[in-house]
This record gives sequence, structure tokens and C-alpha cells, in this order.
Amino acid sequence: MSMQWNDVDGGMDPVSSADFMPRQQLKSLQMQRMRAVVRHAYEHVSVFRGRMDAAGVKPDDIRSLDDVRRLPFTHKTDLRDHYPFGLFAVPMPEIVRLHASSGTTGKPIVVAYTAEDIRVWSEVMARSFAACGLSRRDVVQNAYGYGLFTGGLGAHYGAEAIGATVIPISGGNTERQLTVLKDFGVTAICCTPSYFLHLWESAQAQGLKRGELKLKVGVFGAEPWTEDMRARIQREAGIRAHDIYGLSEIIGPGVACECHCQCGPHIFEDHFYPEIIDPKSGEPLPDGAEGELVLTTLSKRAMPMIRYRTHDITSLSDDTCNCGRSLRRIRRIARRSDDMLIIRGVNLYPSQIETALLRVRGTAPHYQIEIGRENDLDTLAVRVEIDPAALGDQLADLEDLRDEVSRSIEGVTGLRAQIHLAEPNSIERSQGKAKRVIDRRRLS
Ligand code: DLL
Repeated sequence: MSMQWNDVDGGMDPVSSADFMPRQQLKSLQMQRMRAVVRHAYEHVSVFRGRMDAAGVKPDDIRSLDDVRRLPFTHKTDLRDHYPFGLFAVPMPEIVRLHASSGTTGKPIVVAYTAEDIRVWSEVMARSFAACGLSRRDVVQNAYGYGLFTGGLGAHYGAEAIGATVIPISGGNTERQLTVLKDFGVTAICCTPSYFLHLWESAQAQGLKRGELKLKVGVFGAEPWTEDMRARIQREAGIRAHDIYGLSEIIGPGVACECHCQCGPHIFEDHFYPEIIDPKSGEPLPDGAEGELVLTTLSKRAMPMIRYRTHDITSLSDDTCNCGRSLRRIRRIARRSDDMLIIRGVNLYPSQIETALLRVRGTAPHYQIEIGRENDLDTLAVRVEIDPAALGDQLADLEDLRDEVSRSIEGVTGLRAQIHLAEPNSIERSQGKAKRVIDRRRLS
């Protein structure tokens, strides 16, 4: 789907008709692309062919979108098992770019793009930025990491495609980030929400005032963050914070992005076919039900993905959005099916700790969860930085704060945690995805 350009107050803003396509038309486009991608994968990737043959399903059997459920799932382990190039569906000369994602264990996974895949990626990123209200009049500081990580180059091409001025600063070097933010008249920033928080605190420590900046929009993703975190960022930095979602295996950033209504990222369904399944049984779930997001790429050539299990837990919503986009939305992804910790038999997701902490005045949202084992029992400790500005200087205040944090965590999670109040800036900052959990049970 090509981009069209709308003349808006003298500038040209990109609008894609696919964002507003009637559902019926969208479904027939999906069907047409689904058939093509399934055939392409079957004919060119032995793993897909083998799986489909074993399941007794051929490309011609996919006659309706419901038939997609007959196709076998693809897992992250498939990418690891066929490292580095085993899932590529085109010959190497057609591949113009490789990216890789480190993951948590062992070898990285490698993903590939043809020139047309890069065009599609730029298009969905351009549509993401347009949905956030950005245009050629914006100056975009791109602080996602450039390199093998998809964040940097993905956002870069999309911001260029809308005609914005891009500053390819990459992650890290906070001092320089702040200089650029101020001196280059930056209006939009792209980075992980945790890194933005760090930048903002550093800006305040330097006495930088909101009025000195032109910043109005943040395009934040690559890690889970909560609605409370958004509220805090928007309140303190006076910007609109948008949620952008994506994963390397599917394309990188730009699988889904929020519009100005900020009510969950719209999935670019003309390129990515979403399903929600029960993570245990693999059975499909209806719109509105919470489960694991499964994605099929509808136009990827170099490395198509058929029913890829993302492990990201969300739900799909087809409620009409005020922006008029017909694309369905996913609910903010706060957790993954594989980041659930079991502490003394109780299920715990790291995002629950964030929710609990943000409810307490006097703490900063920089935290780490430490899990250990003593005498065969799990231990849970939460290290959280204090926010001196919100506290008095009495020792008793710290005791009260510790109790309040403990109660808040118990209220949200049902677990008692040992609370360590830490000095401001003492928890290591990440330039990219924050490391929230240290599980010493797995280390030993
Ligand atoms: O993180 C791609 C990306 C870059 C997305 C920049 C957004 C912005 P991976 O490194 O492969 O790719 O990690 C993908 O990160 O399966 C989710 O678990 C998590 N994730 C990504 N975006 C969000 C988000 C990039 N907005 C994995 N909210 C995904 C929650 C997110 N989790």
C-alpha cells in the first residue's frame, strides 16, 4: 500500500489509505496476501514445508482467514535451531540487510530483509509516526540503538519517509543527548521509556526547564511500560507519550503504534495478521479476550513468519477508535507469558511491581527485582530509588516510605517483599531495554 500525501497547513503529511480501509476490503487484501505468503514460505523454506506437510495442510487449503488456524505455529526456537540463515526464503543476493536480536540465551537470532521488505518497514514506521501526529515539520531525536538492534534504523527510515529532520544520535551519552535536545530544537524523541525517564531526570539535575525545549512527543517502546509510567512522563515532561510495538522476528518496530487517542497501538493489519490464542492450549480466542499475540507477516519476502508465537500477552480490540482508523488495536503489552516469575507459588509479573511503585509518592520508577532462595524458600527483594524532592529529610519519613512501598506491593501482588530504598541514580541505567529482574535462583 503506497503512502499518499495530504496538504496540511502548507506542509505535506503522509496518510495511508490502508489505515482507514473498510474492514471488508482489508480482509480481502489480507486473504490475498496470506495465500501468497503461505505459498512463498512453503515453497522456499524447508522448515515451513516440513511442518505443513506433517500437519497435512497445503498452501491451497488456505481459502479463508479462518483456515489460517490450520497452519502450524512458529517459535523463537525455530530461529535458534536454524541459525543463522535457515529460515530465509530468498537467495542471499536479494537480501539487502540483516539484523539480529540477542535474546536471553545462547546464539542471537538473525532476521533478513529484501529491498521491498525495507520499503514496507519504512512505510509502517512512517504510518506510526504519522499516527503520533508527526510530520515533515518535526525534528526527531532517534535515541534507539543503531546497529544490529532494529530500533535505530527502523525509526530512522520511517522518520525520513515522513520528511522529518532525523538526528541519528543512537542510545547512550546522556550529556550529548541533552545538548542536542535543547540546541537542535528537537520536537520528538524515540527511545525506550526507561531511558527517557533517565534523560529527563538528568535534564532536571542540570536545571534544564521545560520552557527551554520544544519537545512535544515521545515514541516509546521496545520494553513493557505501564499506564502509570505514561502518566508520570506526560505530567513531568509535558509531552505526549505514545506506545510503539514491534519485534525483530516480524519486522522490528512498527508492527503497531498508538494514534493521538492513545488508547492502545493500532496493528498495521495490512502487513501483519494478528491472532490471540490461549498460550497453554494454543486455541484461538475472540476479540477482547486476553491471551498470547500470534503474528503472521503478510508481505515479508526475505523471512516470512507464519503464526509466530510472540509470547506477548494482550487482547485485540475492534472498538471504533476516535481517530477513524479501521485497524484493530492491541491493549498495551505489560507482560510476556515467559516473564512470569513464580515466587513462593504466587505468580508475579515485573510490571505489577512498577504499578505498585508508581502508586507511592517519594519513589522514582527506577527499580530492580531480586529473587533468591534461602533455606529452600524463595526470597523477593525490591530495590527502588527514592525521589528526595518528594520526601522530607527525616529518617522517620524513610521508614514510612518503606512501609508504604511494602504495603503497595503486597496489595498489588499478594507478596511480601523486602524493600531496599536506594540513593537516587544508584540503580544502573540502561541505554536501551531496562534490566528489571535479577533471578539468582537461575544463576546458581
Ligand atoms: O524491541 C523492536 C522495537 C524497537 C519495538 C523500538 C519498539 C520500539 P526486539 O528486541 O526483538 O524488538 O524485542 C521484541 O520487546 O516481543 C516485546 O516483548 C517487547 N516490546 C517491544 N515493544 C514493546 C512495547 C524490539 N511497546 C520484544 N510494549 C517484544 C511492551 C514491547 N513490550
